[in-house]
Amino acid sequence: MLPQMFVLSLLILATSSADLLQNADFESPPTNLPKRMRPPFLLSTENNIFPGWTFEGKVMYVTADETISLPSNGHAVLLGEDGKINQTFITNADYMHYVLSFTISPDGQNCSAGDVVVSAPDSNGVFSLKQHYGKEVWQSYGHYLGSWDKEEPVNLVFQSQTAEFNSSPICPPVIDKLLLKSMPKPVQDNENLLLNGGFEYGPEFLNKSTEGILIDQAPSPVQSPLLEWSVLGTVKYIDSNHFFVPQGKAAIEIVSGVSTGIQMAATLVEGSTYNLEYMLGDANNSCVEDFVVEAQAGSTGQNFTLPSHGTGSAKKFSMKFKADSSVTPISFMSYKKSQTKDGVLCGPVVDDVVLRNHGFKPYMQWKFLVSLYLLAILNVQ
Ligand SMILES: *[C@@H]1O[C@H](CO)[C@@H](O)[C@H](O)[C@H]1NC(C)=O
Ligand SMILES: *[C@@H]1O[C@H](CO)[C@@H](O)[C@H](O)[C@H]1NC(C)=O
Ligand SMILES: *[C@@H]1O[C@H](CO)[C@@H](O)[C@H](O)[C@H]1NC(C)=O
Ligand SMILES: *[C@@H]1O[C@H](CO)[C@@H](O)[C@H](O)[C@H]1NC(C)=O
Ligand SMILES: *[C@@H]1O[C@H](CO)[C@@H](O)[C@H](O)[C@H]1NC(C)=O
Ligand SMILES: [Ca+2]
Repeated sequence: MLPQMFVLSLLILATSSADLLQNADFESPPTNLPKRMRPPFLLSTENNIFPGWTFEGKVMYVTADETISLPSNGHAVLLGEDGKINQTFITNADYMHYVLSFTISPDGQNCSAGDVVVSAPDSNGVFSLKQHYGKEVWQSYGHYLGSWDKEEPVNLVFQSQTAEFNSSPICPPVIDKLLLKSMPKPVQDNENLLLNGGFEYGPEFLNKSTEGILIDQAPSPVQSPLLEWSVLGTVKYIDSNHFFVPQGKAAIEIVSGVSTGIQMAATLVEGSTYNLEYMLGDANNSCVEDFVVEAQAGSTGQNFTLPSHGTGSAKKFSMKFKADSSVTPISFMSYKKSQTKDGVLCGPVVDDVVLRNHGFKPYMQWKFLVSLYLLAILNVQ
């Protein structure tokens, strides 16, 4: 039981850092807003102070209405021509990974939002509003900001990339609902050689949103909002409050279709045989399809099929392989585009990826670890 308690106590460290950011939902209005005028309000550096934020260029304070739809019908910030806002937060713990969730909406009904650049001292991401990835007009994204020690100032900047909004298909982006999460490096438990195989370390979910969080292409597993995994194409990070999730509180839905998935690099013993196990399922989001997921470990690959009725189900699959090298890439890919009847992109759910030495017996390993622990205690005394 000891290792389990250890893992649990470390998991508790993976806390949301919502209060690191001030006015992260933009509900504290700028000062000196005109009393009897309806929003949107154009902010000016001479007249307005925006709690928590510095702004530059064309920035407007907006309210959800017929043209702007927001996750919780409150207020948000529109980034017009050269519009930019920034805030500096101070990191609060040693060596933590910081991952941001935020939403983008278009300022209008029949247009798509212009690009938003999100930057921090060591990272930079460009986001455009993706259509058909959810039922809402807005969309939430997850973004890796960086890893820092305690008490470092981090300047977080949101910037509109479009210099002019004269053509109607592209309208200014509106951003809202920033959620900052700090996480330690995932811990290895003795039953799984992979870190974050259950996908519990990822961007924060919006409380009430049924939309999940989109994760765009993240080529490097060390700069990914899904800790330890790189992302190819676009995947959706889904929560157990709003989707069917095979294990724990979160899983990955491979949504973008052609050559999309996740990959990680496992450090293995060359020539040894391993067993890769995972759950394949559907998110209970009306995605009716014969899902095919290709699991690949080094040069060993296999396609697994799961017929989905879209009502929430999962099945465990496994694959045996021999490590061809000490660093073995392990991936789960989907090559097919699937859609619900309403035209929302959807796909197979992958969760609970477990890698073990072939022939490994968890019980024996436990006993071994406990006796090691006891030995250590005896040695200390
Ligand atoms: C915004 O960034 C500028 C530097 O570009 C900095 O001087 C300013 O303090 C930042 N504002 C906040 C609120 O962190
Ligand atoms: C958006 O498009 C719909 C149909 O395509 C149209 O009925 C509506 O008037 C348009 N709205 C605006 C604000 O242009
Ligand atoms: C989630 O919702 C509850 C109740 O509506 C609220 O008290 C809490 O602050 C919310 N948490 C976040 C992170 O938004
Ligand atoms: C799995 O299926 C895809 C698409 O049909 C194919 O390209 C790929 O080679 C298959 N992978 C394996 C390991 O058979
Ligand atoms: C799927 O969602 C429906 C509600 O939309 C719920 O009643 C049902 O229990 C869910 N199924 C699973 C397997 O979670
Ligand atoms: Ca999980």
